[in-house]
Amino acid sequence: MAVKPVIYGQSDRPPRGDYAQAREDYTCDQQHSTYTAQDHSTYARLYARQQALLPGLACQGFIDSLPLLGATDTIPRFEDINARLLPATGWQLVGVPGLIPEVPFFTLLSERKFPVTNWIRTPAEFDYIVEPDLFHDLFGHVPLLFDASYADHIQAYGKGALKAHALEHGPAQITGAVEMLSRLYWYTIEFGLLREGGQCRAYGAGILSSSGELAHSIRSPEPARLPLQTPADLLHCMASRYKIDTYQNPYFVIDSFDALLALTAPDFTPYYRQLQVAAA
Ligand code: HBI
Ligand code: FE
Repeated sequence: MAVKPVIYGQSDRPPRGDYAQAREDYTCDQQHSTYTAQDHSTYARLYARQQALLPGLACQGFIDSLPLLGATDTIPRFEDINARLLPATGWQLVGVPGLIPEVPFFTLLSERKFPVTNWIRTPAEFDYIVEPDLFHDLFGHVPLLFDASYADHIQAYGKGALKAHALEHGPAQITGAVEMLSRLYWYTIEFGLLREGGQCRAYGAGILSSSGELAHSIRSPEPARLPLQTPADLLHCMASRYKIDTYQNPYFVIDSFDALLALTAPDFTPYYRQLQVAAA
């Protein structure tokens, strides 16, 4: 059964993926045999360039787990990664045709299934692509799914987001709850920094999969690097709009994945109400 494609933000062109092959839950097969020699070469070149940039910029957990992706000169098979990931943290990768709607996305996360786009960018997009592709999803997100605490955090986010969606669309009608949580996702899972041995290191997938933003996020004097430690910091983070097509400013810095998990464990309903009032 075919599902409808999804477009976030404004775009002149239709979404790339083949949504006709997706199941009701928006997952689809990786279809590894359909990758061309050029696709494999694009992956290998992106991997090599990005790996070389990691020392001193990426957090240690990411560097340690990256080899668990397996093949570096061809696109790995999701099933081969799953054979290692499932026993490690109970997560598994599932293929998706690209961006999927929020509820199916959050549902997969809440089930410890991480959606990975099954197509890779063209050589013309080697340096920059707005929407997530296989390289972003796999290289950026998957290594840290081998970290138990990070893995738990992503599932908790999925569950919390389903709850936010219900609060927004149910009788409580708390407007903007999903948007507030999306901002938290953006400033942590996508563009988060982690303090390690007194130094800032990247753990956000959008940074780790970007050749330019990796050094920028750590070394540039330009962006603010704000703490994300207290409930007040959390509120500030969820009140901060973000841009999807430039380097981030500010970045938010956590002390550990355990600290992030603890900070985000309480019921968010009072936070949503407070921010809703502030925005009104
Ligand atoms: N779908 N495939 C995919 N990948 C994402 O990162 C993603 C998505 N759908 C929704 C979504 N992200 C956003 O709502 C985030 O703010 C959570
Ligand atoms: Fe991402």
